[in-house]
Amino acid sequence: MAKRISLTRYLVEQQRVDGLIPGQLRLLLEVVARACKSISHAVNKGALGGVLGSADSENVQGEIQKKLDIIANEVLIEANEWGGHLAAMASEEMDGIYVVPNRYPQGEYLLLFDPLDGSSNIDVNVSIGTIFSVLKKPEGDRGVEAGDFLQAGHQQVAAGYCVYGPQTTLVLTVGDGVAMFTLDREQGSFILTQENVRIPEDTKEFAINMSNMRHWDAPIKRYVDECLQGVEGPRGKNFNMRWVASMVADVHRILTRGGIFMYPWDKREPNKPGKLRLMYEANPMGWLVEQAGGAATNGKQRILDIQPGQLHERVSVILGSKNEVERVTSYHSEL
Ligand code: AHM
Ligand code: MG
Repeated sequence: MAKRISLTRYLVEQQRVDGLIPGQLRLLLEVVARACKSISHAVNKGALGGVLGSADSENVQGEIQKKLDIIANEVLIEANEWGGHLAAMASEEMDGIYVVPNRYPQGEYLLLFDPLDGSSNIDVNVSIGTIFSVLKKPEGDRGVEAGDFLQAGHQQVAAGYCVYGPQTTLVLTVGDGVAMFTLDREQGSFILTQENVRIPEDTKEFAINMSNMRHWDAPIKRYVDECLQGVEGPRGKNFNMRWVASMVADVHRILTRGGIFMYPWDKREPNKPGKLRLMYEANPMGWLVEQAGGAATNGKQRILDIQPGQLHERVSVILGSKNEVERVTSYHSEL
């Protein structure tokens, strides 16, 4: 029988062999995985668990919260606050940071998450997920503060997501490639199902919300228009299009078979750099994609090099197969 490697064993071996995962970080990743398992159960129950529908509240971004957004946020906080591995957490669903209460020991890491990405898909039974990013708390004896989170994406020490789809899959990087773990529901554990994930450099598949076309900037219009022209156009090949409207699911497809994902700045809200959030959506996804040989930019610069100015900062996102991302980025510099 093929050897089954659990997430726990994978992390222990990474810790032992490469020294990439210090003890506290290993605990943190195990706790996040446990929380994802619990969220997965809640998602699976759906209407039977009374978890569908809106919660009659808004988050800091002015978006209506779904019951599951709030449940997932609480699950992640409750799972992570007592273990002694974290100093503080930040979430799409909380205005400010959540400092680990005094009654628990404080650890050296900072955890950021989008507890339930793809909220518009919750009630229609389409894949959704949890995205997370881990940073180190800056050195020093003073207490943790919101400014400590404002680190560029290349300073992440771990990042990943868990997609709740036909299977529940946890995808992880600690800076040594990308590994995927599938939840074995009978055993209750995540089992390694793919290592050294690689994104093909070329692709014939793009993902963008086409209904926003009239609001896009010229470089995005040009790129998509060239794809749509197919074999008769300058690209000389036909393109396929997919848009799940859950970044986790779209990125998971790209990590699995390649493609390019774009959520660019557009004229609907010209003062915002984009829809997606830098620190707990674009940074972790950008790092995963880079670790799998892909690229991630905002059209002008590498996502991971952007210095955040605010916790809930938004960003334009172009990520996936390297040659396509470079093409879109080059169209921006030709302006
Ligand atoms: P959310 O975090 O509130 O769920 O929003 C983020 C989601 C992404 O998962 C997805 O790529 C995008 O919003 C879809 O947006 P749209 O509905 O505009 O196509
Ligand atoms: Mg999201």
